[in-house]
Amino acid sequence: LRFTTAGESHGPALVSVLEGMPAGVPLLAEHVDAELARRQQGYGRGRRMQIEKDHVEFLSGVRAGETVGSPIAMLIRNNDWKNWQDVMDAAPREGDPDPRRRAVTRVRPGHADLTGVLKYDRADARDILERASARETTARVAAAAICRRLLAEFDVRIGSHLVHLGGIDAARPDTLPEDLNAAADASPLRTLDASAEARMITLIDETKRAGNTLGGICEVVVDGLPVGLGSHVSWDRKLDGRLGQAMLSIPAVKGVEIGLGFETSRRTGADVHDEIELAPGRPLTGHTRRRTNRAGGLEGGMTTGEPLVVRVAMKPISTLMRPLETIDVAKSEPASAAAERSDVTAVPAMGVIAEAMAAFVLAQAFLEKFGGDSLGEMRRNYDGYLTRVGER
Ligand code: EPS
Repeated sequence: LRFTTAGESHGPALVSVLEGMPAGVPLLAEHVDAELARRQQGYGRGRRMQIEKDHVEFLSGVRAGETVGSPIAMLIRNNDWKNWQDVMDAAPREGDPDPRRRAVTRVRPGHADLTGVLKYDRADARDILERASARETTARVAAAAICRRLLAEFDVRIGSHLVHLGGIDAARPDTLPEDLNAAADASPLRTLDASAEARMITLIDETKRAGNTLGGICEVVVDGLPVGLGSHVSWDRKLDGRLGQAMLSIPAVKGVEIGLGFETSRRTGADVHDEIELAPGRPLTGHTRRRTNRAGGLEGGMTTGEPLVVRVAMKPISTLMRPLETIDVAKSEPASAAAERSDVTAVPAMGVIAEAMAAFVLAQAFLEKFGGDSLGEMRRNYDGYLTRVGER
């Protein structure tokens, strides 16, 4: 299973191609649109999210509400394109005295702007920032919505919630709600702690007035995974490593923790490892379970059958309305960084994107373990495996 995306933030559209999905997975555009809408939510977003209402058009790979096994190509149009056609036109603008309108030369600290123009030999950082923009994550969420549909056939549920924003922790309930996303999506910040949420909203308002931005942490939780996805045998098959790569590829993500994460290094072994006990009749793990889940559902690069828990940290957005000092690459002189409009924070959306990256990695691992060309073939492999595990 693999996917690729294309598209600039203010170009005509985003494109996503997902290849390797088995035939027979029930799939409607509404399934994808629901995830795209979740990604657009969150207090602290800027005006761009009022312009866009993301909607997928299937170009291939889906027929009569089912995948057919061929590559699934998807198109998501940018509504903002109509305001940027002259800037983003693919054709050269003959006779135009300003062929590259709205060139960005005051490169933003923390963004890809400066390194990108040096590396790609560009005079206009727009050639870099259009693709470095987190708008691209729309196309990831589209591909992953299909991965989620596949995983849902095996009762795998993926959710997330915001646990930290700009210095404010949200309390994490000992028992998470049965439907984590229903609870989190009801909150404008996707957090389960109403009192922390009120303080976070005040902080976002203050930060906006100051022309500044905020980062934070989301926790992704996946229930219903069978024991044994991933593998201990080779570095590149270890699921923790694959999840880490996927999460760190999200724009502005700077840290990933699995289970107790960094906290494990401060404790002794007795307070880190999860004791094992017999628990007859658990379909996903046979007759075993862990007394605790400090490992976050992964041991030796494989799922244990306990919930997968991954925390993902995002830095503050690098476009500041009160700009930082930088240089103008056209004039080679000091300048204030470019700023047109920006989100104050996009941490709630990042949680949805982290769910998406988890969905892709887990669907890939599912297909490696139970692979087949059709959902029926996969299900036979899955049922056969669970039967054997259940006998142990
Ligand atoms: C982004 C800047 C803003 C965000 C955008 C990511 O867009 P604009 O430059 O059009 O104001 O709204 O996020 C999205 C468009 C999105 O779909 O998430 C950036 O520079 O990364």
